[in-house]
Amino acid sequence: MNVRLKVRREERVSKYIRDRVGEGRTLHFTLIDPAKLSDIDEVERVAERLAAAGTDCFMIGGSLGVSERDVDEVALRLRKFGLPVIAFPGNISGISKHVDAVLFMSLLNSEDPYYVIGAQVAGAFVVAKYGIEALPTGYIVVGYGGTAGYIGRARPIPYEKHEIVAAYALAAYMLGMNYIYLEAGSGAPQPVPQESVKLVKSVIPNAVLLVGGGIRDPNTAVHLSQVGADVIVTGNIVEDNLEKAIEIIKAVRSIRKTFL
Ligand code: 1GP
Repeated sequence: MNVRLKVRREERVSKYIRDRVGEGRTLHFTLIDPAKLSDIDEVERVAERLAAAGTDCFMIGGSLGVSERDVDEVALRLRKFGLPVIAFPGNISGISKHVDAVLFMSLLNSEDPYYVIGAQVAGAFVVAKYGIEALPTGYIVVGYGGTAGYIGRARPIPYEKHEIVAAYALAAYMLGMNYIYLEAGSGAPQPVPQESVKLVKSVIPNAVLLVGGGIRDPNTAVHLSQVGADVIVTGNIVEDNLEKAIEIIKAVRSIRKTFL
């Protein structure tokens, strides 16, 4: 194989995230799913408002119908806002040379080895060839799971089984994954329970803990942050109710955690 490898693991984007978390801030990531966009020009108008409100990063991805060209197109539009653009791939087609980093994820509770390690093997050289920073991420699907859970053949962890969520997160961290993403599924009727977030944070306080799926209002985002979420991810709400998305961002931005 003739590839010039530039393996980048946890560099600039990681520093950007960790510096902010270290200041006691909770970050907000806006997820854009190219397959859900009706008009690419609309992305820029919406992104401008979200960036002005204070979202910290843009993530691009989805579980169904996302090609590399789609991610390229959206990434190129989002780059002008000066925020990190991160790929959130549902498959190897979700990688783009125009993103700053990729959540290099293993869907840990998938029953299909492809989503645990197969897609990562298939895509690793591509990420290295493009010189994209890889953020090693344990992706854990809880409860509803949505399209990500269905396509990824996850065996979602029941909402009330917080200790199973924590065991997955701890195992991932012990395997070297410094980012843990608790996913209820896009459009989930309820987000990941606060108890799960709290327990995960208590066992792996140094991991960056992302929480997403079904977060639709500022209170939910603030409560999840208060129990340990370092990053709140919202996707659907941007399309469903942009003003509400902006309220969530402002609420998340106003949080300062104190460390005793
Ligand atoms: C999905 O966690 C994200 O991967 C965001 O979910 O679309 O429900 O905000 P929502």
